[in-house]
Amino acid sequence: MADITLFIGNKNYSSWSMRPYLVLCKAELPFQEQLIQLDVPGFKDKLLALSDAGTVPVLQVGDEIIPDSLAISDWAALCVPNLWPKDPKDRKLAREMCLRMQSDFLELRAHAPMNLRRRTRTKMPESCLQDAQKMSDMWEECLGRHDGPFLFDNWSIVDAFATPYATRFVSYDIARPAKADTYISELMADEDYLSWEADAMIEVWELPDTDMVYGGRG
Ligand SMILES: N[C@@H](CCC(=O)N[C@@H](CS)C(=O)NCC(=O)O)C(=O)O
Repeated sequence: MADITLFIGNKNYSSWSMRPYLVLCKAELPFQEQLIQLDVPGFKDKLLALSDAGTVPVLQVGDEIIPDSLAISDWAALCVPNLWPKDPKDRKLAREMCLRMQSDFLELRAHAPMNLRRRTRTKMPESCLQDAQKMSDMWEECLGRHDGPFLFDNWSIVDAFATPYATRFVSYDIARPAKADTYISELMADEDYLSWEADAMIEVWELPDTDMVYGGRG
């Protein structure tokens, strides 16, 4: 197979980058990662030189360039079986959930940006809490129909999409019901997640605007 490189943003902050990283790890596809520091002078030019999307993540496979976290995940699922749930109905639902997690939950994303080093207990705005509740309801409904520990029993791409959200519940101390809480703990104990998190913890770059959301370093 051609060389595979995953271009990612800062590990502490780039929720989009984390998802395909987890998918490629689970696929056991050998890949290199290349980090492009976000929000520093010239970063956008670097992203646009990689792809017209002007965003990370981007996957390079030989000469092929694949932007977008879901497209990269779909590419991995074509190479390696079982990254999506086996049952066709579950697979459809899992994909819909990924799309929702990509484009919906705007209040949660705006008010509780992924920030793995962050721990705060500042009260979050109601709109953010409502979105968080929508997210935990979606997870609980799915977990209630399966045996766990993941949304569709075994780990699948939809769990990679949920992981950055799981970290937000912990970073911003957002309340969640019991099943969702257990699920969050499961995602955050995953060895590939922990490896990403360990790198994020020692990253030296800081994005002060993001770190200051809701009361600074709480
Ligand atoms: N739909 C894209 C969105 C990617 C995205 O927004 N990435 C952020 C990184 S966290 C980015 O590159 N932001 C830089 C910018 O928009 O200038 C995906 O799923 O990969």
